[in-house]
Amino acid sequence: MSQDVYPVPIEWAEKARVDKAAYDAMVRASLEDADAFWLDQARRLDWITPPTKANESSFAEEDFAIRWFADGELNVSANCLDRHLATRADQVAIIWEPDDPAAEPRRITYAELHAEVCRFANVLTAQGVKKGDRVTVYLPMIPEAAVALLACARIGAVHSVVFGGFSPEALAGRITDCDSRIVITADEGRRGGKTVPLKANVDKAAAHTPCLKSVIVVKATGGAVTMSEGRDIWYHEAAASVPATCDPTPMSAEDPLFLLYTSGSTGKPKGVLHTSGGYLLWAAMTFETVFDYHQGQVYWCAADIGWVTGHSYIVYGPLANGGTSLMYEGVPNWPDASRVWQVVDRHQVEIVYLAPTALRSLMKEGDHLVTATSRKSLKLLGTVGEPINPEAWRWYHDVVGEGRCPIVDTWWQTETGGHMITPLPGAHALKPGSATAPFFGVEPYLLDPEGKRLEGKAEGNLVIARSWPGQMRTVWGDHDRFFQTYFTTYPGYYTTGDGARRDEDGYWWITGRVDDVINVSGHRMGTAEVESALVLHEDVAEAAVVGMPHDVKGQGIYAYVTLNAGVEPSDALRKTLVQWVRQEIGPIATPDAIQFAPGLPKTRSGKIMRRILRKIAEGDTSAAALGDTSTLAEPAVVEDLVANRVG
Ligand code: 6R9
Repeated sequence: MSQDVYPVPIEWAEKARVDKAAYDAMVRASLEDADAFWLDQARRLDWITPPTKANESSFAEEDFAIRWFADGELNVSANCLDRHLATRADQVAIIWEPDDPAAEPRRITYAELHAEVCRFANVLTAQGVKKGDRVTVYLPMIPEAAVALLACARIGAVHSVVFGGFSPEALAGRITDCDSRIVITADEGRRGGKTVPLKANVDKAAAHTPCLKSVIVVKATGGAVTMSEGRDIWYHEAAASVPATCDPTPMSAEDPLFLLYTSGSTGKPKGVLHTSGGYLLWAAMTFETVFDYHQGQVYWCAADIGWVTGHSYIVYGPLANGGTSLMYEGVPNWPDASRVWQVVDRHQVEIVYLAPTALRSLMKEGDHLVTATSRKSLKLLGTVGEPINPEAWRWYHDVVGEGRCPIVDTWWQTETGGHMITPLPGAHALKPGSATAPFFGVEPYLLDPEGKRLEGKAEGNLVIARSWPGQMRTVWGDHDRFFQTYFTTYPGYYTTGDGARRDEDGYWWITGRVDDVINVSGHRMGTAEVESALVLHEDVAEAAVVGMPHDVKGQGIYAYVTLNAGVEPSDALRKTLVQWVRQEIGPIATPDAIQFAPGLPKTRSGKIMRRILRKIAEGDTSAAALGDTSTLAEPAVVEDLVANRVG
């Protein structure tokens, strides 16, 4: 374990919103007098009817429910826009940095954003969208993406953003699952100098989505698209004839705000549902506290809006605080690996929030690309999405931040709505690679496989013992799956699916997933999802997918494939299968290695022994690593797998 400790810089201890004493006091209050603490915190939001109750949740089967602030009423878009108009109408809400460094950035003030959101909301209403309807959003990283989300929130529609890198097949599955009648898309997206045919993808998806009735198309690149009469409309045309005002719809705190599909251990991605009051409070509070955000600071989260990080920390958290959120259309290493730092200089970014995979890919291109830029504006650095290796952490700290910026390594999940375990920059000395300490109201434990709580220095399964306002409320259309997935492994706890350890100083270290989810470039991928895609191919009899270590991506995808009788393995078939998976799910699911296997190691009861497959993919093929193979139905299978390992 790394023993480096980076103390809280003096100016941070003195000036930050939360110092160590305040952190300790607030943690205590949040756990010992939780309802009073949360009703007090709820005053961060503008309520139409302030809540009188805080937590009414239970993780127990007999009265299972996640409920917060249930008698409160508010509108999320009004909290992100209207309430700022009196004091900061002309302040920039969104800075948009286009993919092409030569193109002009856009600066959108709160007044302008408010007007645009109202227009978009009116267009949605004109299309027949009503409170509670699901609206699928399949957009590139353009300001209209934030506008579309807030427009849904304004009229009480439930947005379901699908990452622009997902294939038409994946998009169709998500449209159908939530019975979405409308999709918001763009002609094309732009990323790293390439175009993404979003509208064409929607057209392909539409062939499998009878529920889909209308498509709103934002003109982003001006590329040619086919418009289908009676189904497709241009946003700019529809927006020209609607007013720039729209009253926000009053919503119960527990009315749904959005759905976001995420991967789990089973083949089918699940629609994680978040509601209005608790989610917004969690996003707003963690944003302000963890990033120590102060008015006027330019903040940049480089995630895509297609992931939860983009929801909570590009749109809802920053805007609920009246902040200035930079939105970047492109990728970190285009045109070259200094782009991120050039953008920092160009817009005088003070807080930057990146994924470790991006840092590793920039780090390997050399320090000169960083040191050629100023970065004097930077004050705080953040990471999210996967464990950060201490080497990348130190590079971020020493080279990017020149040793003067604390790093907040924020552990959380789509399901948690916002940060759960993270340092606070004014309160915690930092250890490279440690997510550090629970946020207010978060009560984590480490459990052994039998469910016994581990005390002190220990490693085990990370669970949370009580609800917090940002917790997901259900899996869309399958409340039982929600309960089964998260609350039955260890009854009485929310099971995160991650492993963690606590060191002798009480610091938390996330060790990675303990289920069949792998983390590729900070993106969650269910191994079962990739397996389902592979077995759809006519030549594939069976497939087993595991993670393998990858220098830049963190984890890569390693697939063992058994072919149908009579089909010969070949490099051409390997390429075909890689292409096949990209087409079924999207480029983020591209297998890094495919090993043709005459058989897979199975127990006599037919269960695939993934532990062995993981070890082989990791290249650890010693007898000690593979363990006892005598219980296998056909022990010889393992020898063949070891001999023909790819990579
Ligand atoms: C926000 C987000 C969640 C999974 C989570 C864990 C991993 C996220 C991390 C981290 C170590 C961190 N993860 N942040 N692991 N340190 N700071 O990424 O949500 O896409 O749902 O992924 O990502 O394994 O369980 P999501």
